[in-house]
Amino acid sequence: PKTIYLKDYRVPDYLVDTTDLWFELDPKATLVKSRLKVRRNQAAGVGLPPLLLDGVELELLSVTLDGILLSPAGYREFPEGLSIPVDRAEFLLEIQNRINPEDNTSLEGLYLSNGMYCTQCEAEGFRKITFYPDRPDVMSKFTTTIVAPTDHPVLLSNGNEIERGNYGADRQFVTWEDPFAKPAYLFALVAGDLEQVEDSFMTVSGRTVKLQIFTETKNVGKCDHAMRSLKSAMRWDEEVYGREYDLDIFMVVAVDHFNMGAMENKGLNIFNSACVLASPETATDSAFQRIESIVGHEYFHNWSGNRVTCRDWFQLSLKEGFTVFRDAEFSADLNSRAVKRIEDVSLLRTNQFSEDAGPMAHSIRPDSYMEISNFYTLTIYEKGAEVVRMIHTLLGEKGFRKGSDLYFKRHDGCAVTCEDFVKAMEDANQVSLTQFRRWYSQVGTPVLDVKDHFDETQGVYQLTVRQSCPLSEKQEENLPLHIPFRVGMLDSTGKEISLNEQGLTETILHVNGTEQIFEFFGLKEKPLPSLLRGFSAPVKVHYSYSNEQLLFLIRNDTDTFNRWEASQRLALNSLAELQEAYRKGEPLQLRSELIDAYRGVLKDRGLDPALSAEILQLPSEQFVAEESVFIDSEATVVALEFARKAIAEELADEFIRCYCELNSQKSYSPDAKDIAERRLKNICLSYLCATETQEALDMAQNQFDSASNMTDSAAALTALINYAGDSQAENSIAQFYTRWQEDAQVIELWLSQQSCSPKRGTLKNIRALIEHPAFEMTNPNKVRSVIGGFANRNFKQFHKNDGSGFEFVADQVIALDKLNPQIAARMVIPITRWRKYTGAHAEEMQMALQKVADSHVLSKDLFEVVSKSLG
Ligand code: BAL
Ligand code: ZN
Repeated sequence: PKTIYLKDYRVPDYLVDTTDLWFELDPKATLVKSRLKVRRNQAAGVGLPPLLLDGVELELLSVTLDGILLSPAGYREFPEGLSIPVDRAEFLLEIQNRINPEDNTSLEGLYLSNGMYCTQCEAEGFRKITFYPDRPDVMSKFTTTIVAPTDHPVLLSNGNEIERGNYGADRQFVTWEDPFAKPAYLFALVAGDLEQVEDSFMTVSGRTVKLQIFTETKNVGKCDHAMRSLKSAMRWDEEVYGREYDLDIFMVVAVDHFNMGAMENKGLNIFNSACVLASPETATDSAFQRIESIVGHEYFHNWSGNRVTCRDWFQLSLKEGFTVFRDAEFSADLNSRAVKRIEDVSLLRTNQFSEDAGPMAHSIRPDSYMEISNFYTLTIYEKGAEVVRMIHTLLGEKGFRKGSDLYFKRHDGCAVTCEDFVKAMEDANQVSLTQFRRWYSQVGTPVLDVKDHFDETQGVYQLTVRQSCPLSEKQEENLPLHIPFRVGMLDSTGKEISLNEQGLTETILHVNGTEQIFEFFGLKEKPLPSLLRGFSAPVKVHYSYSNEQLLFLIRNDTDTFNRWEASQRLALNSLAELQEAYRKGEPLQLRSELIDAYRGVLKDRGLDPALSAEILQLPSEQFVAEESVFIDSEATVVALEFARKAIAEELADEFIRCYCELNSQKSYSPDAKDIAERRLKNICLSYLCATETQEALDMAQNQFDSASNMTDSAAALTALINYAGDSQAENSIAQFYTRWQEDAQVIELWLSQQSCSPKRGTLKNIRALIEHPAFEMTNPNKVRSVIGGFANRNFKQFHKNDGSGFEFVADQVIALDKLNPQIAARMVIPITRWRKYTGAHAEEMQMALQKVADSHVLSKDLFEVVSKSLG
């Protein structure tokens, strides 16, 4: 496969003013007719080069230019497109082709999901529908007619419906017109036998927008939360960004087979069912929150992505980073801000930092790719959002809004670059972000080494900050970044210290050199610094806190994020000691500070239960691994299991008391307070079960038998799966399946609970899950639940020293690549991290990867990941 470079970007040779599409749907032979008004792009230069159209796996039927049917000699078809010599600057091009939606298991282009036709065109799926300049800087006004048999009564596309009627005896048609020019990646089509839930929204200027969620009949009762979330998002975008919705209708469709979480097609968002359908009986609190944030995310794309789109795919973070930042703020405003931040940072540090340290490392605006689908990454999305957040921090709320207003005004209807975004922020605020721009092009996780010194006689406290960034193999140098470093300080009584004459207790230090000294005057004693408050930049901070200091911060820091951060650091220190003792064959003993910290949290009735729940959770194996220079998987597992059990046994009384206090019978509500209380309660249950006492397992069984919502039911089941004896665990697993087997979302959860379990998720059981009737290799959610759950979240079984876990995943990836290359390329990632392991373990991983490489002619997606990882 060819590598595509940002430096090779050229404006398109031809533009398409209007695109009229005609679909005659058929599972095996859908007819697609397109009529394109094409025009030479004057900005591209002089002359009339051939018109190049992208097209993949299409059966070409005819090409007509200005009404003249071209003979095959009048164009050239090649494996991924069509080249048509032209002799005029403007013309009407008509193409007919056939496609096979039923056999399309890649889930890109037009495909079938449970008999429903649907599309996924981002990034380059439109070329699997018809021949077209499939690039985001070609924006066109689309009209779409769908002809389908009457057993597919709902026929949807982008924009507004303008006509419908019968088509022959047993078919009907609907025509849609989208008044906004858009790139092909935002095109969508849906046809099926669907029900709808309808509501409306009055926009700030008084227009009524019809809101519709389409789903299979059995799921109609699971749409309320998504609808509520949509209306909240529409209001929030008006209030916070001044963005009003622009069409008269906004549609959402739930689809079971979907590669992504959801897709922001203009006026017709298509959602993975798991990211839209929820009811208290069937969805956990996390699912409720995920739905709210994804519904918000897709809605926000209408401005940050659709009205203003990307010039090319190297600019993907322009829309994704910005939109993730927008959805994170939306969720923070609606729920607990501190918990949202903790969750996001946790994800970033565990998974994006390891992406930065792995073979696919890239900047948020990459320079090259082979397959763009591989770049829908945590770096583009989450680190991209952190970069936007830093701009927000630097400019402040008002300055950022001025910048975003200018960005939308200046670029509405255009396909632009990350540079355009930064420029708008600069121009609106008359500031320079010249150095800041390096965040867009530099790869890797920056490190801040912080040292301090207190001059008692002068009362001067100095913080020396050194920044560095490990280089990846491809990089030659990393220049210093502009890092907003938010800090505060505590005195020995735990009070905040004023950092200036105005009494400000927090400041942002502008770290922009390799080494800088920041001084604070008039201090009576050496303060305890609270560094990188709120995680003000996506960096690692090294400062040697003692365990006593960390305990002090957990108890006293006013920055909620840093209280949690101190608990994580304390836990990591304790786990490192346990690992060391295990390696030396010494007896294991958990540090008293960690127990003391947790005891304090459990006893502090005034503490927000949401924060208590976060602090009480030990870092995951994956995060412990990410924090290690070289990973010792066995010691990691042993240390965590030992710590969990020791905490559970030491604090059993406190956990029981807290559990009983929170185990109320009130009716379910997904509001932040109730979610926090359920979370804390279920963490207590999980610790209690780690003691494996009958009393604790009875509590879990009771909760499992009587739960009125999925959060409690699933938490109890997880506890039983992980800690009960075989027969009790098996009974619960079977009972749960019998009850929920008809509900796809619950069964996905059920599959992942087993595959992620260190106890039950053994390779033997995972193989059995893959043979289970509930599993489908062609359904990405099921694949993510079982194979993804095992490889990404079942550290103990996946990393078994005999290498069997790696080989198993390699075999699944090989099979998947023939069905769905995008998903195959995702599933292989855990074995590509072999360089962080040592000795035989690393070799086993490398061998599994080599097995994939040698298995067949890999898809472009998988080839890119595997070759970069082995290279
Ligand atoms: N644009 C792909 C799905 C999403 O990020 O919203
Ligand atoms: Zn997005």
